[in-house]
Amino acid sequence: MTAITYELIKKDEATGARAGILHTPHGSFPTPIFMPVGTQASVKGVSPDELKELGAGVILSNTYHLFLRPGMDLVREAGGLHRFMNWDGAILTDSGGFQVFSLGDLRKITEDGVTFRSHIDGSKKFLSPEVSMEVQMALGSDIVMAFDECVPYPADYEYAKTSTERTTRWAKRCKDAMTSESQGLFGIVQGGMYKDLREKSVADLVELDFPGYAVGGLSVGEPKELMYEMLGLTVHLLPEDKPRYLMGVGTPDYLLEGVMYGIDMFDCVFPTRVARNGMAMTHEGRLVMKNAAYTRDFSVLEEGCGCYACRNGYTRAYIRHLVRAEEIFGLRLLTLHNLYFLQAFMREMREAILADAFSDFRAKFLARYQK
Ligand code: PRF
Ligand code: ZN
Repeated sequence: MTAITYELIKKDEATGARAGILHTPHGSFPTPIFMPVGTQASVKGVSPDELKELGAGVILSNTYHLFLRPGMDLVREAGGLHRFMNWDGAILTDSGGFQVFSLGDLRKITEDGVTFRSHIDGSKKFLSPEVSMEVQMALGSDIVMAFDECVPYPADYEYAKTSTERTTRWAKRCKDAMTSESQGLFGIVQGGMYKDLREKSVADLVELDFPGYAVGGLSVGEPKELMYEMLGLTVHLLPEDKPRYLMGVGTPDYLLEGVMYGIDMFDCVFPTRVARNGMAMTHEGRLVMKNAAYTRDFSVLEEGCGCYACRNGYTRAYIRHLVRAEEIFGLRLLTLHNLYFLQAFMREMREAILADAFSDFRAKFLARYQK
């Protein structure tokens, strides 16, 4: 038995969209699912009770950040990440690969791993497949991600090939280093924007047999059409009986397309980040709360929304005032609303899949949604 199993409930034959259930040591969750991001062991501004209440079952946290601060020994001493942050739902931790590679010139890659300077105090640090697994075991996350390099965009063929082959070798090393039976390790597909490299990456990872697979290296600045092309050809090769996770994607239009291609899991800082920039997500698109149009708008953020803010009648006019006055509560209300919105949106998609109405749902959503 592996710690993580996926139950396929229904596949929409017309599109490939799937409804399923993801079983983890910290609960079972309906998929497709969106995971709020709690980079530093906290989803910014939101308590675990509030996360539960708005429907989140699994959250994402980051090896890179927790490794640098407060460090794995402290989290281990606290009894693991669940206890440390008082969250009893599931946790997925990203491996640190993506964050380290975002550091640009501050890092050096070798076959062994990556040497980099901490963004906090400038001290020299080292991450590798083995170190990443050690940290993620100390954290005790339910889903552990393999240590990969996200091929940047654009990248020439030779770079993408060398990097992707190394990521595959690293995946094998992660598998060997992961000795916890209560955690499930996911492989991450790379390959840049090259069809043959993506195909090879999938084939090699599937050979290693992970309990789940992530599609990495997408939504890194490439044109939308190219992303969908790469996503389509990658997902198509992944085993049907394992969960698929599209990393770092979370705007409603991308979630809709990701689900259509057969993705089950997503994460993104988008809903929480735009909330802190004073924006509300709705089925019509984003509302910029500072706009004068909302000065005397005494309606809620979105009619029919069940979030804390809308359910309790907080008005656009009030939230606009809070945002302009830089009151923390305004950003909190927007964060709670946006996270609820995405949980509800995933639920709507799942229900449409179960009712054989996904294509119809998609057409209706796109007709209404303004980017
Ligand atoms: N690899 C890892 N984390 C990620 C990505 C990746 O490729 C992406 C790319 N969109 C987001 N987060 N490990
Ligand atoms: Zn709301």
